[in-house]
Amino acid sequence: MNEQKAVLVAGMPLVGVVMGSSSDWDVMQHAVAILTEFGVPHEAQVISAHRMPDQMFEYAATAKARGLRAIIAGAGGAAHLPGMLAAKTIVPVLGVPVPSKYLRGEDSLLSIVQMPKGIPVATYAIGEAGAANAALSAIAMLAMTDDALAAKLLAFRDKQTQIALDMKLPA
Ligand code: RP5
Repeated sequence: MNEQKAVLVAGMPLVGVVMGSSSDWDVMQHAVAILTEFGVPHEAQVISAHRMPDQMFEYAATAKARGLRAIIAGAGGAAHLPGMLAAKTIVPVLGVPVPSKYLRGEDSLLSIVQMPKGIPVATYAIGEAGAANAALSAIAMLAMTDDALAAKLLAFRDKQTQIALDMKLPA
């Protein structure tokens, strides 16, 4: 617990956000925005499974030792990035299907969600909602051992409840 707090104070990344291309940023920025809002130390970068496989392996192989507690990985099309990262680390991988040009992200979704038994990738909704929710899941995981973060997450939920309670339909 003390060690974890020291890491938080030091600002070393607890969550890694990676994506297959800078073109995924429009979607993946929503994960980064949530992590920033909650004050969770994180890092974000492009790691392409098929264009930079050596760097991808290195990222996954060193993730745990670097202190990462979750990796949010977004990719589009034949979206093998989350699965390949998961193959090389036991740090939980949260996969975000990025909308693709021709199949609107259904290809990305199926590529990420249909992991063979034994190597899990937690898979989220296609696009912005998936990116934001992956970040919220990472925060929920960290909040299990961080009371201050848990309080922030509960306040975030309360705010959404209030917004729904305040909703009015047209007369
Ligand atoms: C995937 O190919 C990326 O995740 C991206 O969604 C898709 C297209 O990449 P770019 O051609 O835009 O670089 O690797």
